[in-house]
Amino acid sequence: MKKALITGVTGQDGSYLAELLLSKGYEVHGIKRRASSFNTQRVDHIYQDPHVEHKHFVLHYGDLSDSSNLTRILQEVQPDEVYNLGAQSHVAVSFESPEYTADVDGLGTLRLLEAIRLLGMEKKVRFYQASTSELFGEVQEIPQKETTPFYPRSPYAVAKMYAYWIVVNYRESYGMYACNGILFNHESPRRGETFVTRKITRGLSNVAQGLENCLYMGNMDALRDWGHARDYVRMQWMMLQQAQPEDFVIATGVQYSVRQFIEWSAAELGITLRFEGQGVDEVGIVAALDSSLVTSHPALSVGDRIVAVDPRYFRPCEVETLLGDPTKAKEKLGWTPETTVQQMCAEMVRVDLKEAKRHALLKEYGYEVPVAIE
Ligand code: NDP
Ligand code: GDR
Repeated sequence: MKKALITGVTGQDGSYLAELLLSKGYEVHGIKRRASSFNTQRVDHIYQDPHVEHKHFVLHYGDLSDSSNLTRILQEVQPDEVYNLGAQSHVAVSFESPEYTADVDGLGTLRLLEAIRLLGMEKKVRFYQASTSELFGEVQEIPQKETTPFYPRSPYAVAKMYAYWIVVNYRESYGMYACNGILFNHESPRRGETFVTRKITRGLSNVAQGLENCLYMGNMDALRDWGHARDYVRMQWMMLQQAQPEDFVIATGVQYSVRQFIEWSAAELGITLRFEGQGVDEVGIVAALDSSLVTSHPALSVGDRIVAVDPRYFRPCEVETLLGDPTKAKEKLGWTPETTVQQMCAEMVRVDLKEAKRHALLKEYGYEVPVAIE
């Protein structure tokens, strides 16, 4: 039985990857951070009671800022494959916590690689690094592929650039099987609530149920190449099954704007939106309501303003456009994404609407449950 160790197992990708590896018969170990309350919601459905013998899914406390625990866990687990998905992964937050982001996303990767080397496991372990399309930042070529020069535009991207090159360096210096997956944006109903797609599907579902009045957005002109996280973790595993370690771009090859994602999400809720105004004055107005679709709209009328811009969400440096070229992944690994961005958007709205309806029902019966909004 193969053993895998996943950092960031409690995150979006970590949870899908853990499911995938368990379905392939792996023994899966994950590193979770110590928090003052439970933080394992995304993996609770695969959690196994620690008192049961012969568990296939085991969680260990640890942190990428602490070499001592990384070394201890690696020594204890003796994994065949290590997936480094742990990170402070929010680009906007990285401007507020640049040093922490550099420490965890940049040096954290070095700590893990160095622990593998010092334990003499560098010829045995296969290492996957969660690299990112943010490395391309101010794009130098359209679409972006493995050979496109990097131009990072945030402390997050700069930290990830260090991680990218240290992985290449350990591969070249010590003959480690280590690869970078340069993944473009990927989303799902498990996406963190403050990333743009989930903020939209959750926010508009709340608006449709009368739990929020308006969705406040940053730069709606930003263009992204969005895929489904389930498809992308499949590729993370595939990259470690090759004869030789290589880096791959993972993307769909299609790009849309944030505004388009808002329109699709609204349409899934039976709301036709009309955008008016420019820049910070741009608003999204309800142009029509179709109650035969997913839900009725007790809280909405035609003419309501339900989307507006709040400059608070603008970034000091923006990545305006990203579009990936996944040709290498398709040709060498036979990988193609199975879910389109529109299907993914529909799935996300379905899940968020269900939750919003639950909150609305509780409210109707006098149980007010606060809805967290960023
Ligand atoms: P998430 O933000 O959902 O998950 C990040 C994970 O890292 C969480 O489990 C988090 O723990 C953990 N983590 C945060 N800080 C630390 C730390 N100091 N030590 C150990 N673990 C830590 O990200 P995704 O699942 O979306 O992404 C996975 C990886 O892929 C990240 O490295 C991200 O930067 C990268 N990436 C993501 C893309 C995307 O579009 N999703 C695209 C390209 C790259 P906790 O749950 O406690 O917060
Ligand atoms: P990104 O994802 O920065 O690409 O990083 P995010 O969803 O945060 O932003 C995408 C684009 O949408 C614009 N935007 C907003 N973003 C957020 N979060 N909130 C808003 O209100 C908002 N309004 C507009 C942003 O400015 C941006 O242009 C993600 C993360 O998962 C990284 O870890 C990963 O490396 C990259 O994707 C690939």
